[in-house]
Amino acid sequence: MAIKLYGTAASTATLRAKACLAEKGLDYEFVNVNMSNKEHKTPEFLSRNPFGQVPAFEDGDLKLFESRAITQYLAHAYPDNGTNLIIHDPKKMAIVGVWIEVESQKFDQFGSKLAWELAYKPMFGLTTDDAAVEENEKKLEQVLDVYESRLSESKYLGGDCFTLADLHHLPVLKFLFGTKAKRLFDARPHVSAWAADIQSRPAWACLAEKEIDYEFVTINMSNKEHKTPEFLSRNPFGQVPALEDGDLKLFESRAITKYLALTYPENGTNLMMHDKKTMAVVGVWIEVESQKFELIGSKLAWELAYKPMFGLTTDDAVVEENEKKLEQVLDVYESRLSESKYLGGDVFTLADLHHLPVLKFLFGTKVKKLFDARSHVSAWAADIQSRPAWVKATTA
Ligand SMILES: N[C@@H](CCC(=O)N[C@@H](CS)C(=O)NCC(=O)O)C(=O)O
Repeated sequence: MAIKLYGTAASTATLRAKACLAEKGLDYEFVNVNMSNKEHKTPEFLSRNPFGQVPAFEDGDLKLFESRAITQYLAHAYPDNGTNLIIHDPKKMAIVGVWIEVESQKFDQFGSKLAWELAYKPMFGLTTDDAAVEENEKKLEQVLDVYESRLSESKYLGGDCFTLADLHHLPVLKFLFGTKAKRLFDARPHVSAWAADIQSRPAWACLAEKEIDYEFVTINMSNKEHKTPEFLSRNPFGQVPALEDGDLKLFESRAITKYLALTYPENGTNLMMHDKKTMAVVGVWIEVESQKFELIGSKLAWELAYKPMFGLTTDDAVVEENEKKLEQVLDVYESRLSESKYLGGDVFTLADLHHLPVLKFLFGTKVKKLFDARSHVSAWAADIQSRPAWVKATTA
């Protein structure tokens, strides 16, 4: 692959380059730089970025560093790919240039310091410096006052359309929005609408939920590759999926999702709850999916979706029996979802995520009517199936 990005998932500067690659819809290889091992200070990495900082970038024989120089290159070099992030009219582009500088010279100065104090330090077990927070919040407020006025005149910072000037803000916004600094944005209606708008762009929302890079290895089940000694050493039951993360080997999909959610808390969407009692409630609905919904839903998916695909005959008696059972489960869901937006509580968690694969198959069959007949279940199913990361995973 010609384009390579070197960095780490938790780095805002790396994320800036990733956001641009996602908007441009460009394929690239992500090379993880292990900063805890000081890999960014090795001679090999210093030859890519003499300041020993991530990200570094390669496109064929071109080597770059500085995230904003990388995004400018991508926007100019790939004008026909994905979103156009620059404006061809020189005067209009000069205005975009002003706001590109404002982000870099003003917003980032204070925003990054606040992200460090309020988001990164707690993650690394370090103590937040309250005086630094207070000082930088005041400075950020002054910047946001200027943004509020600018965004009351034009939808985006650079003008009428989304450009690099907006995109460059995304990584720091992402971290600040998980902290009390979010209130500074919420207090300014135009800034708040703009921040919501740019953070909900599909390319960004999708990137934010699948920030863990991985290699997908296809197992050819029609060749019985899942029953070979090699695969059985990964999963002794001879079933997909199996996961490897360094020297750790796992199987059972729900054990894999729990591991990913716990081990990569700062990547993408938080799929767990930190409070033990709230997480215990999520645990109830994780079990309900596994012990009730999946047992019945999978049988229906097999009879109504998989069997026709393989030219096998659907057993109508099994369908009828399992439809009745599923209705009982969905009645419980209807009541639960009339109290809380998601099964585990107010936010999307693993309890909801685990339903997605079976839902996907059932929604292509007559069983969809059982969901449609229950207003809260139907809204929940539509909501979770429209999450950008899921849409991308199932259409890629
Ligand atoms: N202006 C640079 C900033 C790069 C930067 O600060 N990278 C941080 C991670 S977000 C880093 O590598 N820090 C390690 C260090 O400075 O030793 C850019 O936008 O690329």
